[in-house]
Amino acid sequence: MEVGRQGLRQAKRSPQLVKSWDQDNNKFYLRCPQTSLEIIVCSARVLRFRFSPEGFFEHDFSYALEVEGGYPTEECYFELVEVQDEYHILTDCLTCKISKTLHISIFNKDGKLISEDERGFHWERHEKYGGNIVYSSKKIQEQESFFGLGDKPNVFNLRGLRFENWGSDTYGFEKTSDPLYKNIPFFLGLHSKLAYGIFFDNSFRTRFDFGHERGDVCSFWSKGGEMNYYFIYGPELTEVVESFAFITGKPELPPLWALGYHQSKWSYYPEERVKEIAAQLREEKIPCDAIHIDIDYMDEFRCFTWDSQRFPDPERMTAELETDGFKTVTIIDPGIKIDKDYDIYKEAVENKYFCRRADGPLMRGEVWPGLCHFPDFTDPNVREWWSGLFEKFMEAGMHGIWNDMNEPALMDIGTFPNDTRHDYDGHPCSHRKAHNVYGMQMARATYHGIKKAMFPRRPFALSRSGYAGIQRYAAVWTGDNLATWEHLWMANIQVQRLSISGVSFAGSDIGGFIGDSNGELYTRWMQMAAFHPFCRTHSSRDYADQEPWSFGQPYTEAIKKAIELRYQILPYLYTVFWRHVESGTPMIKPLVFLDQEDTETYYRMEEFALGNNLIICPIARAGADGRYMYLPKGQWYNYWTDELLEGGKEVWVDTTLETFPFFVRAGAIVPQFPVMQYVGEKQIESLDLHVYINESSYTSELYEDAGDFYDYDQGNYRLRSFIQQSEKNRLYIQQLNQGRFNSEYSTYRLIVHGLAFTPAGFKIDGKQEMFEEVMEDIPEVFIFEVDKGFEELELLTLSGFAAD
Ligand code: MIG
Repeated sequence: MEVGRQGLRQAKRSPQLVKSWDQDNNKFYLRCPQTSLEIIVCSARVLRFRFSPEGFFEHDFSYALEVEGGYPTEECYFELVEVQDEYHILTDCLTCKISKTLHISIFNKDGKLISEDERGFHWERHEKYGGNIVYSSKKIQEQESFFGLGDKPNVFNLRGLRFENWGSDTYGFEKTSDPLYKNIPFFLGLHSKLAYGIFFDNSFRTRFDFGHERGDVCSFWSKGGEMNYYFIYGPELTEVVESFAFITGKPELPPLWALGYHQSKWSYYPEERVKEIAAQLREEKIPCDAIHIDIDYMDEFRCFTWDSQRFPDPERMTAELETDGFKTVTIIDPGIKIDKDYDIYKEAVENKYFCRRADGPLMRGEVWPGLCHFPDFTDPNVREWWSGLFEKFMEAGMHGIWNDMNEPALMDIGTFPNDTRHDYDGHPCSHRKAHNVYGMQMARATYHGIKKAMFPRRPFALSRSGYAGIQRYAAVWTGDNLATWEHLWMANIQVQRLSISGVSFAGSDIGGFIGDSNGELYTRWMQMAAFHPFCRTHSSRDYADQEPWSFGQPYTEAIKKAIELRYQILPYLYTVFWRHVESGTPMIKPLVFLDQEDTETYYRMEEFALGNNLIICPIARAGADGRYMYLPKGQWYNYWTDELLEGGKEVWVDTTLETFPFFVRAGAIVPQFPVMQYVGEKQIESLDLHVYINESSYTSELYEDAGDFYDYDQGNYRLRSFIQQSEKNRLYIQQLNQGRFNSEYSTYRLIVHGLAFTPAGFKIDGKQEMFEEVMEDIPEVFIFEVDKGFEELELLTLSGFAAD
C-alpha cells in the first residue's frame, strides 16, 4: 500500500473517538471531533458506509445506482443500541458493531463474524492533487476466497492478488494485464461457507488488494472521492450478486435475435462483401442473426455518416439483409472529427457539447478520424443530443449499435488528460473522477437513443467500457484478445467474472481478435461461446478471415454444430436471461456458485453453468481427446451420451472434435427449439422438452414472450414451471402456468432421458392413453407427444396402470 509521509503522520495520530450519534430515518451518523461515519440501512442485508475525514459529506450522487437520485432501500426492521463501549446496528439478518474508534465488525444472526475491519477507515492527504486518499482495510478471515471485480483475466479466485480500475484500451492484453477496459469496483468474499460482497462505489481510480501486500489484509482505496461502500450479506454467493443488482440494476430483456449468433470482422466492406458473408452463412446453413459493420462504413470515420462508395444505399442493404433474416449492427465511436464542414461537429461546438481542458480549450485527441473532440457524456444535455442523433441514423435500418473506444481511448495521448472537465450531471469535476464512468454514459445515451428510434422494437447496444451498472444499457465484450489457447481460457474466466459482477450479457471475440486463428482453436472457442450470453465472432482486419468456414473441414462442420446447439438451447437461454432480468441472478455461474458448501469448488474456474441446469467445461488446448473436470454434487447426465454421473468428484470426459464436456442436471427439463437459420425462421409446431429423469423433485422454468416488443409488460408472456418427481417405474411432471402469451406450438414433444422402465402409456390430467406397441426393452431415449396444456402428466408401465 502506498503510504506517503502524510499517511505516516496521520497513522501516528491517535484515533478519534465517537462523541455523539444521531439518526435520520435509516441513516445513522457517528460523529468524532473531526471525522464522521454515515451508516445507511438499505435492507436487512445491505448496509452502506460513508466515511468523511472532514466530518461532512459531499452531495450524494452515483452513476452506478439503478434508482435515479439515490441508493435503493427496502423497508425493514433496524435499530441502534449502545452496548458498553460499542454501537450495534441491528437488522433481521445482521449485527453491525461499531467501536468508539469506528472499527466495524459485522455478524450474521447466528453470531458468526462475516467481516471485520483491520485498520478500517483511514486516509491521508493527496500531496499531488490535494484532497484525500481514502482507504478501508479489513482482516482476511480464515480460508477466505475472493471473487468478482469485472473482467480481470487472471485466475478466478482473487486471493493474494491486487488490482486497479482505470478503464484502458488494452489491445492484446495478457493474463496479468490490469487495468482493463471495464471498471467494476465490486468483489465477493467467501469464508466459513458464507458469502458477502463489497461494492466500493467510487469512480476515481480504485485499487484492491486481497492479501497481496499483507497476507491477512484485504484493502481498497482511491486517490480521490469518498470512502463509500456497500456491504452486502448473502449468505449465498448468488444472493450477493442479486443484491448487487438491487443496487446497480438489471437490463431489460433483449430482443431474442440478439441472443443468436453474430458474425463480425473489422471490417466487412463494401456492401458486396457484407452480402457475400450473409449469403455464405445461409448457403452453408450456419445459423446467424446479426452482422456487425465496423468503422470502415463511415465517411472518413465521421460518426453517423456512411461512405457512399462502399455503402451507396445503406437502407436498401439493411432491408435486404433483414429479408434474409439478418440484423445489422454498426459501430459508433466517441471521437467527433474536427471538421468545420461536418454538421455534428459544428452543432456540438456551438452548443458546447465537447469536453474542455481546465484552462479553457476544447479537449483534443487523435483517433481514427484524426484529431477529434469528445462529447461530455456526463452532461445530461449532451446525452440527450447524442441520443437524438440516432433518430435519423437508425432510419437506415440498423437494429443495434456497438460502442467502441469509450474507455475513452486515444491514439496519441492514451486517454483524456486528468484536467479535462466534466459536468458529471451537475457535479462538475475533472477526468480523474469521470474517466471510469465515461464509457458507461456513452452507452447510456446510445441505448436510450436507439431505444427511442426503434420503438416499439427492442434495441441492442454493445459497449467495450463500463462502470458498475453498465448492464442496464448494454451488452459488453472483452475487447482485443488474441487468437491463442490461453485467451480462450481467459475469455472463459472473464465472462464468468463479469457475470458475477452484475454483467451477464457478455462475450468475447470468438476465435480471437489479434493473430491468425486456426480451425481447432476456433472450434473449441465456439463450443464455449455457444453458452455465453453474447456470442459473436470478431477479428481484426490485420489477420486472416475468421468465418465459420474459413478453416475448412472438419472444423466447419464442428463449428456449425456448436452454433446449431446454441439455437437449440435458445428457449433455455432466454429463460435464464429472463430470470436475470427478474431477480438479478447471474446467467453464467462459476462452479462455486452452484455449491459453496463444497470447498472443492473454490479453486475451480474452468467449469461453469449456464442457469442452474447446464454445465460446460471448455476444451482449452490443442489435440485433446477429453479432459478432467469437476462435477458438482448431485447427478448429471452427459449431454452427448446420456450417461448418468454422480458429482462431487473429478471426472474424465471423452470428447471428439464435435463434442466437449457438457452436462445436464438430473431432474431438469430443458426446452429446445429446432435448428433455425435465424430467430423466427420457422414456425414451431411442437416444442421439444428434454426430460432428464431424477427421483427427487426438481423445478425447471420456461419463459416465453414475443421475443421482441414490450407487450410482455402487459402480461403478454408465458411462464411455465415444470415440477418433475419421478419414481422407478413412473415419470411424473406437474406444469404450472402464468401469463397470457399464446405459444405458437400446440404440443410438447417429450424426449425422456434416463428412463428405467418400459412405458405402456401416459395419463394426462387423469385421462389415460396407451401406446400402440409395448416395447420389450427399456428405450435409451423415449419420445412422445402431448398437448401443451396439461397440469399433470404421468408416464407409466403396464403395471403402473393396473395399480391404479
Ligand atoms: O483501434 O473499430 O476493440 O473490436 O474492431 C481499434 C476497430 C478500434 C477496437 C475494438 C475492435 C474494433 C476496432 N477497434
